[in-house]
Amino acid sequence: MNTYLPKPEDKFTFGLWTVGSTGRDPFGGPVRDPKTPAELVYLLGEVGAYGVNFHDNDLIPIDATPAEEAAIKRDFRKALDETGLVVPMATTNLFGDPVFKDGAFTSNDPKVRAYALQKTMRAIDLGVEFGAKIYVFWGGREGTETDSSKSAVDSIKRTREALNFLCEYNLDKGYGLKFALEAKPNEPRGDIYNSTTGHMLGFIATLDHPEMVGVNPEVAHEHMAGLNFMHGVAQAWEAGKLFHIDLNDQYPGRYDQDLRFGSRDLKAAFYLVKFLEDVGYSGSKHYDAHAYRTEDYEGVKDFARGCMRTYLMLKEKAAQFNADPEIQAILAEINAEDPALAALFGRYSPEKADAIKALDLDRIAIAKRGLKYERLDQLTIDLLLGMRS
Ligand code: GCO
Ligand code: MN
Ligand code: MN
Repeated sequence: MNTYLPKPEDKFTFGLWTVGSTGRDPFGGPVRDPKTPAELVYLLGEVGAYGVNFHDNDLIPIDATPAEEAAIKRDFRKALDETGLVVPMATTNLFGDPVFKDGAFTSNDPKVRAYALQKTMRAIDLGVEFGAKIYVFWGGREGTETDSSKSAVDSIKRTREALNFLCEYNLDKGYGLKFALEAKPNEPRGDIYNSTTGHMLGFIATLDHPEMVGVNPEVAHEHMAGLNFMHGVAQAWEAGKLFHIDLNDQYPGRYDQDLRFGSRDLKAAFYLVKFLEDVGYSGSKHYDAHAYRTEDYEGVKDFARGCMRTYLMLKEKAAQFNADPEIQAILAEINAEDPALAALFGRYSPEKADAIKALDLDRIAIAKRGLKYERLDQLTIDLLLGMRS
């Protein structure tokens, strides 16, 4: 019997900031006592996660002394060794400190831009020290409340300049990191530049080392914008740019909720899992979410286990979908090719153009055909609700 328990090959990861969230929100203080990075590693080991990711300051507080830093690193390393957890990804906190109140790489103040580069290079060194292979960039403060304040074009140029610089740093040091850019439309800024995965993909093509840079799409961020997350992920995948993924859930049109994966839009989560499994995505599946503010640390474990369990149950549903004779028969029918037309598609030639222009295509007859998508969708619902075994 499938127990839906995580295995290392599932590559389920959590950020220190996710299970470590103390439940602070804009209206209230913490509801859980903070845990140290090492304690969080043991918690993640207990629930069966594969890896743990961090921002520089999740691990080392921004004002830590060298002695404190050394002690934290020692305890963290010991916890990793004892649990077998790995650190596949690291990132920089370029949003928490007041210095970043008007952005980091896009700040109008050159001192802030220099500090952002300095902090990122140090954070890259820290991530590499713990084995990170993917380095995420999320520009939470790279935006505006008033567009009187900054040039949107200069902001793009400044972001490009910073990333080009850091790609060279990565090369210079021989780190071999892959950079993954994470888009979000708003929150904490009123509006954030490069607001969707699609914007990011367009931007990456303008960099000096586009091959080094991909994306880290997040469910909640595209749902906040009312978009179909799986479509964005598919575009990134098809472009060879799906380097990492942030899984959670989110109701559109609300504050940034970071809900347990699959807890809001089960159907969207199903299509996402099915996509990732069908194409054979082999990167980390990172849960960038946190437990409800109602929970104690037992509830945090319930949250973390739930994220992974839902993924594994949906993975099984995806396999069932692919093996279901009735579903597959409809798919075969609606995807049937016409051998006579196949020769006319693809690369342009003047002969093909003439042949296509001369085709006798009866648009009224073609449009009369029903496509059975209602039946197909209901079969999908039946399958998800466990009515097709
Ligand atoms: C958010 C973001 C962040 C980033 C993290 C790693 O909405 O706050 O999703 O959690 O993923 O900073 O880059
Ligand atoms: Mn987020
Ligand atoms: Mn995220």
